[in-house]
Amino acid sequence: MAHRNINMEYVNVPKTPSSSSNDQKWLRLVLLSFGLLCILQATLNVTLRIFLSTDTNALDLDGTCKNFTVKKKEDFAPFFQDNWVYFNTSLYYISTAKRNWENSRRFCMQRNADLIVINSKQEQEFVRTFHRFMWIGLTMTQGKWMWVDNTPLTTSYWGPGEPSMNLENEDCVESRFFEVEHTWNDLKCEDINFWICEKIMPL
Ligand SMILES: [Ca+2]
Ligand SMILES: [Ca+2]
Repeated sequence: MAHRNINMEYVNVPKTPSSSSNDQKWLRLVLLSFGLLCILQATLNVTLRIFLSTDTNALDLDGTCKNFTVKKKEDFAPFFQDNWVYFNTSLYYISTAKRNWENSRRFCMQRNADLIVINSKQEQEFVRTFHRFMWIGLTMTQGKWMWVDNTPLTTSYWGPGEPSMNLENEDCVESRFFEVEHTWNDLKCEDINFWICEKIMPL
C-alpha cells in the first residue's frame, strides 16, 4: 500500500521548475545534435567535391579539362590515374625511374606515346618547371639533330657550351639546366636518366 501511495503522489505532482529545465536541456541537446549533423553533412559534401575535382582536374596544368565533355574526361581518366599531366593539347609523363635513352623511349612507345618533341617556347618552359634532368626526344641521326617524329631540329635550347660535340658519342639530348631558359645538354645515350613522354591529345 505504501508503494501505491507514493506512486500516485509522484504522478499527480505538477511539473516543477527542475523538470521543465530538464525538458529544455533535452531540447538543447537535440538541436545541438541536429546542428552537428548539418555541419558533418556539409563537411562531407565539401570533402567529396574536392576529392572528385582532384581526381579529374588537378593534373590539368593549364585548366583545359574544365571544358571537357564527359567522354573526354573518361578518355583522360586512366592517364591521370597513372600520373600523366595535361598541358596545351598533350599529355605528359614525367618518370620517377631512370633508364637509358632507348629504354626510356620504349616505355613511352608502349603507351602509344613517344619521348617529348619540343615544338614551342611554351613547351620548353613547361619542361623546365619540373626541375629535373630528363631525356627528351632528340637524337643525332645521320649527322643531324632529329626529333623522334622525324622532324629536323629548327628552334633549339642548348645550354651554355652545349652541344659539346668535342666529346664522343653524345648523341642523345636531355633537358638539364632548368635554372636557365636554355636547358639542353647532349649526353651519351647509354647514360641513365629520368625521361618525359608526350602523347598528343588534341581537343
Ligand atoms: Ca610537343
Ligand atoms: Ca654535353
